Amino acid sequence: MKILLCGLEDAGKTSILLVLDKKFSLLTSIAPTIKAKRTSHTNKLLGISTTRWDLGGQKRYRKIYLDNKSKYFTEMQSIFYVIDIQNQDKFDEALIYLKDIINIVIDNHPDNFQLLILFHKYDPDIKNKKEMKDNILLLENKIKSIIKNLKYSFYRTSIYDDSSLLKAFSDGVFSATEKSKLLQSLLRDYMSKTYTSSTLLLDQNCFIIASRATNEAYQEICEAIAPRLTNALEKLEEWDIDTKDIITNIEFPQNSLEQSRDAQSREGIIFLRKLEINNDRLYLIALCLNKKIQNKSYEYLPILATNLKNLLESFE
Ligand SMILES: Nc1nc2c(ncn2[C@@H]2O[C@H](COP(=O)(O)OP(=O)(O)OP(=O)(O)O)[C@@H](O)[C@H]2O)c(=O)[nH]1
Ligand SMILES: [Mg+2]
Repeated sequence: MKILLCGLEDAGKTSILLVLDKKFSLLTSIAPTIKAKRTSHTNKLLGISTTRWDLGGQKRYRKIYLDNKSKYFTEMQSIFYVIDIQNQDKFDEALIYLKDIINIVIDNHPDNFQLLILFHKYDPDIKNKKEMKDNILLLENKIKSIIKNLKYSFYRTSIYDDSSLLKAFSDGVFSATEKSKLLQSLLRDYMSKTYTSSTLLLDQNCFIIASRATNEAYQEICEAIAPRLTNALEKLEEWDIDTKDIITNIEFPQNSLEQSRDAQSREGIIFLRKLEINNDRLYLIALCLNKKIQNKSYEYLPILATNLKNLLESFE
């Protein structure tokens, strides 16, 4: 599976890949990418190997890609287009390059092709600034007018928020695969038996390999906290403490979510459970809007684990 990372120079493409690969120590010595740099990434659990083309964004290189479209812009499953949201001076140039890419891709792309637009450097300490929000709104509107009928989605990402990158990468690489869809059907089955409102399945590196939710907000909540919960569990393991689960009691503010209007469903739990299947680790994260359901969610875990095991074995 081929995926492309495009965007102007200094947008943060190479940094994103380093964070996804957990090569944090290399972040400080990062240099501009010369032409295209290919690296591969294998998701052992799904048995999917991805070749990532990191297309250095300097002007002279951009011209090479656009002039050799049959080499660069063919057979890619998705394009991650990275825009530095902190660099307003470059927005126009970024939009021109995006438009050039759209014009190439529109005529020739695989069926499931996705364009993922990353408003990047949306760092935690500045993300609530009005200026940031205004910039994003402006860009979203401009992009919508040039996107034609490509399947696209917007993301707000930062290397200082790994969950934002894991989410975008999981969506762009795994979620459209047949294997992920099969896993999703197991989650759907689990949810209907246990009345959970959102479930995510993560691999050991916190990539989301399947997810289902009754409401988008519940899914976003689970996605945002997933790496923190697994991180807490892994920290405990450093002391040889075998942690089975992490459970948190939650209470939604009144009327904050559509489905939590009635007082009864305002309280709930979110839990993380680790599952060991064929020496591979997986994490299940679930949000239940009724504390009493917790037992039921746990009761069905062994059944889910067996189903997952059978399905994962069938992938091999
Ligand atoms: N504040 C902030 N800085 C970032 C973020 N991501 C990357 N950077 C910084 O942006 C600069 C450029 O990052 P690169 O990853 O080299 O950018 P690139 O898009 O690969 O650039 P080219 O290879 O020239 O196309 C570096 O100084 C990074 O530390 C982020 O999320 N927030
Ligand atoms: Mg680079």
